[in-house]
Amino acid sequence: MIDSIEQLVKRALEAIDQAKETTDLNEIRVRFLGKNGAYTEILRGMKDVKPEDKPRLGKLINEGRVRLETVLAEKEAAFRAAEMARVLEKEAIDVTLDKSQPIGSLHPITKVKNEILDIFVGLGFKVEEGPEIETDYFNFQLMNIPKDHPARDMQDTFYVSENTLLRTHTSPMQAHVMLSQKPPIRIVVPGKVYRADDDASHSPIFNQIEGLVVDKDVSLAHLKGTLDTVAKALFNQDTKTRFRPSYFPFTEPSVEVDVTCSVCGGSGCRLCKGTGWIEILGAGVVNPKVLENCGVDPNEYSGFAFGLGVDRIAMIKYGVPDIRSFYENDVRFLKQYK
Ligand code: FA5
Repeated sequence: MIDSIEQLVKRALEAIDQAKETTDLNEIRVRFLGKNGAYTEILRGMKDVKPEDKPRLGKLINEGRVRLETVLAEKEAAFRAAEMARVLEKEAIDVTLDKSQPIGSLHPITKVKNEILDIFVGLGFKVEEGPEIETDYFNFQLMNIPKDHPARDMQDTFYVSENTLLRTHTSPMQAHVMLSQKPPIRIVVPGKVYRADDDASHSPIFNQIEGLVVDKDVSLAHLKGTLDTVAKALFNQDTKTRFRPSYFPFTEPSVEVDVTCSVCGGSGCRLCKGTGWIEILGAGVVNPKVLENCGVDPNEYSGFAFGLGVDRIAMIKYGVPDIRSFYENDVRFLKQYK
């Protein structure tokens, strides 16, 4: 019996040695160690062994089994490692290859938009987004611009149907947010807006960032401090802001905000049309009527809001004299802002 155990272990080790892949090892495992395998057969023969020989033979059988299982596991691990090495080599990526493929980059407007949002997020504002197709109710009426109000002429509108339109500004998002969130509110809303406008500084599609803060005791001074801080962070620390009285039905008082021209530093050039200042946004203290329309108690809360033209800021930052260059998708133009 001792001989047949040793023979069996020897045969199994030879088979393992000659195995070429994992399936061969599986087959060997079944053939020798499986339920009807040769090794199991030997175990069954133990019942005929004399009791005094049993401990010695049992030990021998056990050692043989452990040895076979160890060698099988080692060989299996070796096959797995070889397979992994083969896959890694086959799928290796040569990062130096394909230099001829053009590499894309963010559009200059997207870059400027992200930069502005980063500054506001740093000041504790939350970013919200909303629909580009709006109802007349949200775009105008909740913003205190009823039908036939002359202020509608300020924003030439693309209508989809009688009561549906392409939003002319991001301000309707003020209403969406106030109707769904309780103060304190501190949000910025980037997005595309549409107007029937078309010249060097007016595009029919352009980008705005709306800002809204609603809390107790919010005043024009908070608006001024916030926008001054943002302008300095966006352009440079020498940038000055100028607040001019203006009119928007949804703010009272209303202002338009100019920054010193970053090209000439305020001395006057082609971009700022010799004035030294460039208008970047409209703003004001939220009209109590708008707060009321949107379910916020104007006796308890006040707020400020602003709507900033991202394209105009991109024009100033990059010294681009015609807004339409951003929308012509001329790669030679876009490449400059990689
Ligand atoms: C508005 O759109 C107001 N909703 C802004 C606002 C929000 C005021 C909240 C008060 C409170 P206005 O029409 O001025 O305002 O547009 C705001 C900015 O968008 C302008 O300062 C300008 O930078 C930019 N802008 C306006 N029209 C165009 C256009 N056609 N092309 C490119 N930029 C434009």
